[in-house]
Amino acid sequence: MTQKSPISGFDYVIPKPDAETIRKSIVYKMIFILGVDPKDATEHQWLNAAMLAARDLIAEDFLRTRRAHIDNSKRMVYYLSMEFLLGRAFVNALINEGVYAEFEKAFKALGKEFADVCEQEEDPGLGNGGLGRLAACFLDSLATLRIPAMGYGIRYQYGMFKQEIVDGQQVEKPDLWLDQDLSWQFARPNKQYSVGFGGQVINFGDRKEWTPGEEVSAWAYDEIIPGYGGEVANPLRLWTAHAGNLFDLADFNRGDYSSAVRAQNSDENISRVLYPNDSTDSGKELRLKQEYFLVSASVQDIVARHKCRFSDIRTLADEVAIHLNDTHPVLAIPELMRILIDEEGLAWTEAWNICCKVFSYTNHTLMSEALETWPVDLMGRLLPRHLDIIFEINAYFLNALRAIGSFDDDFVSRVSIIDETHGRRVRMGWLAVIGSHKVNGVAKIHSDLMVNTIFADFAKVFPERFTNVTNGVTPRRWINIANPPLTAFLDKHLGKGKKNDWRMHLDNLTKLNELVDDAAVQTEFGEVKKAAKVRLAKYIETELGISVNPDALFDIQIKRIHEYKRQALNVMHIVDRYNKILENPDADWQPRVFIFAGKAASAYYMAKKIIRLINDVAKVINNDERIRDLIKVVFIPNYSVSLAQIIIPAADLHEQISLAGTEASGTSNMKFALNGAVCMGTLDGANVEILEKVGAEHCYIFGNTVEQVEAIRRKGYDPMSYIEKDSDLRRVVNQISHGTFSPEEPNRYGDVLQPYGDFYQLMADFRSYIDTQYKADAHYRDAAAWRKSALVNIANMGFFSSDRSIADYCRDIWYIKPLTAKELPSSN
Ligand code: 26V
Repeated sequence: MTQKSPISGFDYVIPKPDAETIRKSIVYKMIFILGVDPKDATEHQWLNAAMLAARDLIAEDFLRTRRAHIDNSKRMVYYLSMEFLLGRAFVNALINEGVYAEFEKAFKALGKEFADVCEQEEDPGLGNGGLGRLAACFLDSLATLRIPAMGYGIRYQYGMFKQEIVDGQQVEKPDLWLDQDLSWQFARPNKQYSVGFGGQVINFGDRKEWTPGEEVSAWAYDEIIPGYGGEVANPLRLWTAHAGNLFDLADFNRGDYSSAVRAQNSDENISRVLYPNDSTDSGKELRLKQEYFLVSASVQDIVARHKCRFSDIRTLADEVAIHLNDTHPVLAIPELMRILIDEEGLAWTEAWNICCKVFSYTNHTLMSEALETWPVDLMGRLLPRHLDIIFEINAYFLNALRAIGSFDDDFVSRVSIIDETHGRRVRMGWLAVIGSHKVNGVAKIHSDLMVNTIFADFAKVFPERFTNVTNGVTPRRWINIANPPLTAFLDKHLGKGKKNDWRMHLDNLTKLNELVDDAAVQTEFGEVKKAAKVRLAKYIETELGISVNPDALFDIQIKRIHEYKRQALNVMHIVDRYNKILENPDADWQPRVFIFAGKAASAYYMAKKIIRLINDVAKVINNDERIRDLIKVVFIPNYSVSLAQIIIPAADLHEQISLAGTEASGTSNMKFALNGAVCMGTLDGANVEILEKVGAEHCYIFGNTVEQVEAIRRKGYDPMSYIEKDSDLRRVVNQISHGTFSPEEPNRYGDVLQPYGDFYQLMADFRSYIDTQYKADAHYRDAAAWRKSALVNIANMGFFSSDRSIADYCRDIWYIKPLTAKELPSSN
């Protein structure tokens, strides 16, 4: 462990990171900060004390990083996102700071089980799924690569709901994560901004002034994001809503305490709860308020920071990049325009030129129901000045197009920010494209589809604006934390020196390609995989009372439950296999454990039904003695980042079976491959690039391509034609639809497979899926060949590090340079 020198020239006690000092520091925190007698302390209090001790070590990096940004006038990127699915912070911080072993020793000396203490940490679930987890991987990479960066989000009081399964069905319970852990964040009571809603816009000649009818106060909390290597730590600034006037004094003086409190509660509702990504939630007023709340507080803060450092607002675009994670924070564009024009007195053109240079936008989905639009009426009522500005942006844009002369009226109305065809609505995606200098998709195929479908018109107007940055995942969390045996294996075979540490240079995994045929290495990897499978089997046994055989093939699908992700197709394969085993019990069947996890949005009827179907099928098959454990089906409740860390390392096969053209990228596919699992997937999202890297022998691809899916749709898709010609398929559809798995209610799943609609073409891909599954079985039976494939997957995943994604963003979109060693002088 290296000792660091002091920051900012002040003299203070520098925390030493050796086990003995850490032990004393933990006890000190317990007594003097938490006020708890260590003799009586609960495991949770030990965690809090340890987190405070760890924070001491990182706080210096955090301040030193900020000082280096200021002293070196670094251009900064601000990442705005409604979601950050961080996962647990404690172990991550210890690993990134390089003090994990010392903390472990310190706890040993305290006579405490370190793992139990770590398990106490709540998972902050401030995100829904892929988009939020990507934001978290990006923060880790930004800090690791020493990029001058800061995240902005909302500190929801209730994050993603906790999922319980009762009688096979999902039940949502509130997630009270904030009630327990506060020790990881710095409250910033001096960072408060007022966020307005409603009211009027008054014209003063050329100038306009917005007087909001209601003001809510945004308070900042900084979560520290430590980079790997213990040098840089960046802030994630999370806002909470507080009543503008803590009490309405008029009500209070009238003795009406309860209406004063009620007003306070309604203001504070803004940061109360994370919205589940369900299309039924779109158009909700509170969601729009949340989006503006995030954007307004963040843009005010960005402008204030800029003015404090550079004094001239006109240089904003030289010093600042603001990234919009999907359309959710797109109101940042009119908000910055409002501040520049109404508050800073800039002319329209000057303000617009700054905006277009500052903003960039990532699209994360092509699904039409997920593309945000807001009713003009609602926007006008809540944000009258912003609506004015949006109209004006639109007018300038459409006039410029008309002036070019080559776009007809139909084209112009298609690219108008205001959709006049579904009631009047503001198209947030259009605003994002018009106000950003770069727009990217998240995998090659997705970026291509983006410019050929939803943004095809814009690609004609701004061809240079569209680009691709394929997603990535952080190897620190997804190998080092999630899979200690694989970590040891990689360190042994690849070395751990600073230059070739795979944690920082994931491309170095490619050296494993030289070892994939080595029988001893294969056997060793077999043990690594077995350890992860035993760990998961234990979890399943303890939590669900189901015993699974760690020598069976673990076939895993974990992700949000959605029709397009086709968990139902996976179930159809299970049912077909069940039928075939019963028909031919003496064949040489490969035992399989089918594992599912994932949440359904609470109002998504069909997704909830699919969860119930999985559990009903599990009940029948797991209890059918004739199956002799050749199939086990397990639905693990309450999927979360921490659960993913246990499940992913244990996979042999991972299911990435979305209908081609629907999954923008997927990121669990990368995490699985990185942990030595083989993909069973369609040519969709990042599967396409995974296939490119690992080769067709080591990746099972099935089903129709995007082009085929489109051709089928054009012709008029007829699911019945597939059902008629395939008796296995017919049998599966009949069984599910007519009650084989729900005898007490035969009709329960009458509507799940929709043999007359089948929008996601399950019937069309069924045969190819089943046949490919049996190829995977045969491959798995040859243990050496399978282990080789697993190793080839690991060896070729270097590209999918989020460090590479962030380097792409910095080079092509943000134009940001990292802090150099010279600029960060006092770390040694
Ligand atoms: C939509 C909505 C609409 C209603 C309110 C809440 C809400 C929250 C999120 C969303 C859109 C979710 C989009 C998303 O998560 N996309 C995923 O992004 C991943 C990272 O790029 C990518 O790997 C997945 O394929 C993609 O589905």
